[in-house]
Amino acid sequence: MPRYRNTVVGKITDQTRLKRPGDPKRSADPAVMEGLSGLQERGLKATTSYDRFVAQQPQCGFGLTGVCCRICIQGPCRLSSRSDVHQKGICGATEYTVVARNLVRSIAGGSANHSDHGRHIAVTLLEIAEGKAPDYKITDPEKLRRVATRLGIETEGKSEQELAREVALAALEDYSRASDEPSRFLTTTITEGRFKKFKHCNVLPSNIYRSISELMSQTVMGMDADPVNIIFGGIKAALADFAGEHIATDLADIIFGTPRPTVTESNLGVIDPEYVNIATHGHNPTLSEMVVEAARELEGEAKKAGAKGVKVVGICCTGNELLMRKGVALAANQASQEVAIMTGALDAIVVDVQCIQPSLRTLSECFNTRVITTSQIAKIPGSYHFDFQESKALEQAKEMVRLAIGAYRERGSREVSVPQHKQKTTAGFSLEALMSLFGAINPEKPVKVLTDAIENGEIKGVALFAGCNNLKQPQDHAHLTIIRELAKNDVFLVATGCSAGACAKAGLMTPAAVDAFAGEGLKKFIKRLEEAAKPEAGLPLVFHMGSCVDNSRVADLWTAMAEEMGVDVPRVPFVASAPEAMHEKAVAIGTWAVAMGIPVHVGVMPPVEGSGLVYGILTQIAHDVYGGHFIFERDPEVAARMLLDALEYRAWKLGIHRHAAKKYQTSIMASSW
Ligand code: MSK
Repeated sequence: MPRYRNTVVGKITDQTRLKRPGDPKRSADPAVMEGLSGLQERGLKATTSYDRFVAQQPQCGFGLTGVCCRICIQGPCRLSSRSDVHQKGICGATEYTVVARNLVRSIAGGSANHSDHGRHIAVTLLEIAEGKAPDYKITDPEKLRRVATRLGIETEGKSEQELAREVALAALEDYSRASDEPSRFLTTTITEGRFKKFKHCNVLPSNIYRSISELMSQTVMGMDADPVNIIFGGIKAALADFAGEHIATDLADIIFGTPRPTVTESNLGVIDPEYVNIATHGHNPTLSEMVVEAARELEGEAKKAGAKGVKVVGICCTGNELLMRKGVALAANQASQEVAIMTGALDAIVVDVQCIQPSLRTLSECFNTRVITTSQIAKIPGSYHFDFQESKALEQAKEMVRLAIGAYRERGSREVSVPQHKQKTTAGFSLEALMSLFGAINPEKPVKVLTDAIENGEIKGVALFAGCNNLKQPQDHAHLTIIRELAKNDVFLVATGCSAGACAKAGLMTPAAVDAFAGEGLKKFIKRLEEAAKPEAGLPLVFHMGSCVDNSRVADLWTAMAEEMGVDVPRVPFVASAPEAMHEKAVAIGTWAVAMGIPVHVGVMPPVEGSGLVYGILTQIAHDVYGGHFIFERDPEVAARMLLDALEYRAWKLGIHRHAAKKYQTSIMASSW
């Protein structure tokens, strides 16, 4: 049996790949369950994703296992995924070529999405510097200087405007470089060990866009047939995705402010029928920040229309961006975006880019919600569309708010049904905020507070929870189950994206959750931080680090830990999990996290089972080369055990190496794992 078949790590349990179609338990979120049943009780015929998921069953087995090739129009070619049948496509492509190509093309999609977002923010920063975006300003000049210094830009004697221009141009150069010099937003944010590894493996991206287009070229008919080479091309594009995410996070912090701890509320109960309610949905804060400002300025008009004011709430990652920086309440994560409209109390939903279901428009017909699209590349037929321009951002945002006020007037006494579920949420933990928290104990070396707690066994390590909802699982269930299990076992928890949304809605971002779910070691650690830093609202069980692009903040955390511990990232007791991964962006993030040296759990089976070779590369060989690997496991309880095993193994090995280094008076080996 080839070694990659001997899957001690990454072994899949025998559970079926799909939850039972029609399973009445569609969500772990009581607000969603109430919203869905309310629809039937009101006799409304509207359908939701939950219904359409059932209608799509059974899904095609070729597609589910990744062996359907639609790359040329002689196809589709459908290959057998049975290891004893060696079928080939019309061109002769084998199953491992087809599965690898399909997989990396989703990395290209995700990377294009994140990088486009980053480029948009870089252009906004350039426009601010050149005086072409008067409604925006530089809110965090200190971060501007820190980012400039990191990029090697001379800061001495330069104005904010000059520096902003140079930082924006450095970011845009990462999208346009003609030479092979590697991306600066990548190379200035990783360990030396990772830089050498990526250079050695020839996966250092230079120009973000070129990495994506090269990958598309590499995978067309008649190009690369070597699955390892194809996957390495995918890793290069995934690292380009990381650079794009880092640009998005850094530059958004400079423009809108670096998040600091804030207290707000989460779940559908934050929608208040007595207000004009506007949901902002998508990912890019350049629009939503203006909607918040416009809503504040138009309070008077809303009151004249009979409302108590204007309430902006968030959905998905635009929601996370506003929650982190402005304390705006979060109404829903990805799978419950439709349920927010079904409350009947949402007067407008303003969307920018990514994760926006086209179904919102049809559903809005039943509830008179204005669906407002704003991106030239994300339109929905029948919606209101604004060609959003930074040069007239506030003026356009005001027009959007006025549309919502108009819808509120029409709402009159029409019946609304808002599920009364909401939870207090303490969020806003950027890396800077976490470091200032740890700095209350050790101002010289803040991250040492975390690494010492791991090395002395108080906590087992750190786990990132990221990613989406995927209706192959009941919404939020896997996120919450694994998180509670890891908390009980003393793992320090950080979250981003819709996983953070799941935690916020379930009340896991509160001090009360520490008392309810943390093991003794974790509780002691968090209480020690609380006593030293004295945060007004206390500290939560799960630390919200932001939106999808803010996974770059989490990577900065494991890089800081590695540097403090004197090892490379694959030696750090740090794991990641995307229990309900759905989007191509999640595939890109998971891939760069593995390449950085992190064990990454995915709770739904991606379409890779059609090739034992590709499956082996992802779950075993990746570990040999990069130190990280994928763990595919659908059962949340088994997954929690596997993540704990990975943390315990790393902590144990680190202890052995520390002991040996002390005994023989050598430095700890930095790069082996
Ligand atoms: S919004 S990519 S469903 S996390 Fe970032 Fe949520 Fe996944 Fe979209």
